[in-house]
Amino acid sequence: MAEKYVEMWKTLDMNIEKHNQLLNGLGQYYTRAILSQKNRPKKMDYFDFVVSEVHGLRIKELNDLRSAGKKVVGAFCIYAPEELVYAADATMVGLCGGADFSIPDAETVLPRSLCPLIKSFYGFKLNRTCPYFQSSDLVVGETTCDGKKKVYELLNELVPTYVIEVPHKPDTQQGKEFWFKELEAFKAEIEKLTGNVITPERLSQAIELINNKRRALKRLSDLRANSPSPISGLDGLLIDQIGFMDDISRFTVKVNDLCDELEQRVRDGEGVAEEDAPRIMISGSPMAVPNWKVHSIAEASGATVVVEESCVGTRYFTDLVEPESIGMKDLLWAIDEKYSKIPCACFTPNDRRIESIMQLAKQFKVDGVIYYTLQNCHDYNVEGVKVERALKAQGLPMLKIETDYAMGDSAQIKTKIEALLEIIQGKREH
Ligand code: BJ8
Repeated sequence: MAEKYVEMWKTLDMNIEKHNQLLNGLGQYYTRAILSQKNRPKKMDYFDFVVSEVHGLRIKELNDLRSAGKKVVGAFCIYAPEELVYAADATMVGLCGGADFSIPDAETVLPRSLCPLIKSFYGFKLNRTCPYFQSSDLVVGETTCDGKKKVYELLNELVPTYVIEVPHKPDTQQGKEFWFKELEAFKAEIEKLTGNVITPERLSQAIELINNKRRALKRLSDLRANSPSPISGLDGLLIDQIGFMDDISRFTVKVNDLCDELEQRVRDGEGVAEEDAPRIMISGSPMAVPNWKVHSIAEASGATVVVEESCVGTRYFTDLVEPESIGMKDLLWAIDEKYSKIPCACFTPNDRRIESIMQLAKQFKVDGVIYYTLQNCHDYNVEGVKVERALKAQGLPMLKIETDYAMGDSAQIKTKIEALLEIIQGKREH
């Protein structure tokens, strides 16, 4: 891919040499972690193609849009209201933040004791190796965790960054009203950026566009509740990750095509793992591309990961935006309602998340939970205490893993996961 797109990357002011190193490493990791899986659905071909062109053709598409006068908005959090971005005829993309590669550069500025996701995204902008960052006209941040909101101040020195304030008690009336005002302010900001007025008609269409994407991802997720699951957890995660980068309409069609194939697999009783493979939920901090570490280790150890309770997973697609009318106020209130239901660990109290985990455990018939926390993420780390209590009350084992993006602890994680699988096996034998 490198040769073909070098000129484009130069126009985006990318660090070509460093970017080549990144691409080489990514290509090798993808082959090892993803392509080496057995019995993958045929329709995964499309998603493999997207990854092979994720810094090439997709970036060209974004830059063709920009040449046509449209804007690209980058984001890190599913709290960034994408419906408003699309309603203004702009495009939203997820920014790089899932790789160890950029962390040494970030640590020349930021403290080391910070969540790897935050260090990773800051490093990617600093070393100019993320073409999504380089193609963004605006970055949308949010006041979820302390680390992110402080780093957005520094990020704003490198790229225009607009920070949305997220209420931390979203279930209260004050929280909902506060969030409504933030949505109105964000709407005005996007209108200013694009020069387009967001009309109720445009917003309704954008809501339907994103709802359709969420429906397709939920359809895919629900298929994984079958026994055996027709697709690996690693491929399920990969598709959720790609959803933040690909063209929305095309992505929705391709996910539905894949679901058609998976439904046939279910009818044929065809799965990707042994029928009695322990069924695992992974719950916790989000996993951005190319964070495949825990899924790879779990599935190579004989488990099948059937669901991700994560923002790169169920939290993104569980609820839809469902307006009562197509008046602007009702549309914004419907967005307010949907986003207020995302159970991010930065909220307090956050019982909705515990309820969701228990419901998913039942729906996906899970045998155990891997509770995944990125290092120095206090919100997810502390919330793990309540999650563990709730799971224990239902007799479900939970393994807590706190890790970063480096591979140094892989052997240790493997040993812990094997111990979890033995506990599950022991319970079955009893
Ligand atoms: S809605 S989970 S995507 S904030 S960056 S909180 S891992 S210390 S990402 Fe998130 Fe939005 Fe919430 Fe979801 Fe922890 Fe790291 Fe902070 Fe993080």
